[in-house]
Amino acid sequence: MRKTYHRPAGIVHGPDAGQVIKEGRGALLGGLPAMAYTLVEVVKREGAAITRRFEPFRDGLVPAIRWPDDRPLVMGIVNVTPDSFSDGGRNAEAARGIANGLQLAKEGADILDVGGESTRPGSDGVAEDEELRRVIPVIAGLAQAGLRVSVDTRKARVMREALKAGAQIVNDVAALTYEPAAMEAMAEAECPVILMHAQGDPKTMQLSPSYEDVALDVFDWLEARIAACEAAGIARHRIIADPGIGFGKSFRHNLDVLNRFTLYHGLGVPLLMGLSRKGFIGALTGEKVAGNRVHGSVGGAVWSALNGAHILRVHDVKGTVEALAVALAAANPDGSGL
Ligand code: 8Y4
Repeated sequence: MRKTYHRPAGIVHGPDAGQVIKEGRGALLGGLPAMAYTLVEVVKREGAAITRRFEPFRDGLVPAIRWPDDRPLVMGIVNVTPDSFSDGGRNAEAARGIANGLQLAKEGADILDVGGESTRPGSDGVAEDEELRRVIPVIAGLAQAGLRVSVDTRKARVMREALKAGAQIVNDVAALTYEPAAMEAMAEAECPVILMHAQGDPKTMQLSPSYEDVALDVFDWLEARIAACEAAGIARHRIIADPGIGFGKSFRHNLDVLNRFTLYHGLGVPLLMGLSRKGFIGALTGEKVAGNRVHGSVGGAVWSALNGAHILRVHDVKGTVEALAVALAAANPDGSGL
């Protein structure tokens, strides 16, 4: 089977973006203000044979999408997993999660991603009841404070209960494949859902990840998941896609996905990038302690933003927000939309 992909390239920012669009030489990238692409890499794949060439931008090659915000949103990570250093019980655990979320909101997080199941490489799942006991009080507390909350879960019942408790977005690292009920739960809901790519499950995914072409294979997989969701009754405008850095990907796979990130604009939905503190950041910087990978992570977030990511999932909200303030102001000095 022969398939053609169009990867936006030749990105220009700010006043340049307005100018190239006016001249008919470019189009808005991902509906973000003041970012335009002027080239497309046309990638043709037939079996194992792949050819690539650049062409000037043409209308209609890459779907246009609407993004209501004038910048990428920052999603702050709120982990509600047991802390081996403190054992003050359930209430203390919830209070810690809520305090953590409030602090991230103060630092400028637009969304708080609350998760109670570790999906790090090699980790075991957590029982549904335990996951609910962890996340629901934290979601309720943050939602009651007027904050926008996403729930990081693969399970249908956790999705439903989280939405009842005030969550407004579902973030699923299994892209609604963990159980059929997850797809049904989201078809009945009306909120946005983040579909993340993974190869294999968290327990075994890093053992021997393998792709023909990682960037294209991830594209095909996300495209198929978006189609499956639409067929199940989840409107396209509710879907956000994420290539899933670190989920069944080698160091080189992660770099290739980042390098070709603009390919995913071809999916026609907003894009999320999550690379905060992950192993490949440590591999690039030499920092072995995940909690000390802030500067490398911020660098990756800025790269993602300048390539049109719509949402950045990060631990270090303050650093990310400050770095974006500088990078986005340099890209677009008068802050104008187009
Ligand atoms: C150190 C720090 C080592 C963090 C590993 C990790 C994503 C996600 C995760 C992502 C979306 C993680 C829940 C893995 N990553 N959701 N969740 N996208 N949408 N690992 O990339 O942070 S958990």
